[in-house]
Amino acid sequence: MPGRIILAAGQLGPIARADSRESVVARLLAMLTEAAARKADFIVFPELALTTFFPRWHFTDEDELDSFYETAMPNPVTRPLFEAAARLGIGFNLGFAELVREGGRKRRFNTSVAVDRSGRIAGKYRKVHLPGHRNHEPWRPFQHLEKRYFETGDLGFPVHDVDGVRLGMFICNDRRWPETWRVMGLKGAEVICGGYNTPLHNPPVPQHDQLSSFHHLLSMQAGAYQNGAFTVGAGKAGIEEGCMLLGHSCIVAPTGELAALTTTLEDEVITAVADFARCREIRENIFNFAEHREPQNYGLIAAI
Ligand code: CDT
Repeated sequence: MPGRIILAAGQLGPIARADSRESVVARLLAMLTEAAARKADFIVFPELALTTFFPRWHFTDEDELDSFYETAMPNPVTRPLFEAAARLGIGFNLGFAELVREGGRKRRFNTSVAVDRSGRIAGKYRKVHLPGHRNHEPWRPFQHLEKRYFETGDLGFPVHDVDGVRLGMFICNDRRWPETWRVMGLKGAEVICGGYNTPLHNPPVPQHDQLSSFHHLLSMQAGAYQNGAFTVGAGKAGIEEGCMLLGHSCIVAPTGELAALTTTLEDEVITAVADFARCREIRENIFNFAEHREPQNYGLIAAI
């Protein structure tokens, strides 16, 4: 187990609906290469990183909807990323829309994989907390149809060994829920990471728009501190198809302190050292689960 590694976040600027996956993979490759040049060991990419954030539209044509999903990972378009990871010795987290055929039906998930420095998939996660709505709501300036286009993830919140690091993943809305972090914290995660697409405008509660960055950083910093883990969030940022998306991709230390923050709304790489002694510092002294948790009082949290 390494004592310290260098973590990176690779924020993406907007992806237009007409952009090809090949062009997006070229941008991801450029960031992976830059992170490796900065001696990073692992880079986190955004949620649904290969296409525009398609749940903002209501599709009636199933073939058109299907065109946003991957049926294999890696596949011919994404394989260069996996090969570059192996060549440069850097792992990555990649979010994508996953379509699987099971029992004669299509199943759709909002998925991410953790790839190790040999280019092998070491872990997979399917988004649990799906925000938005199920049916077309024409009053909105743009849709948020994740509940229509994805099933609730069926893998729980796994924590994987990725090159000797205990690593768990969240996807976007998951980061707002303390349960997400705590389950992975209880499994001993040292790094909890994921991507997001967060519109600055939330039509049902526009009074929260000005709080978008605050709520994001509050969640990322609380998740880190309360579980003694490094957290990394990588966003898709800037004006994408007329919709402004939050930047502020970040790396947070287990003390809750911001270790790195993007300052643009474009493709941008940030890095920070992750010294795992800082995880132990919190877990042995403040959130010592074995010593101080009182789960007999927490039953309601997991009750249905
Ligand atoms: N992609 C994603 O999960 N976005 C949500 C938007 C919430 S408003 C419907 C988020 O939590 O950032």
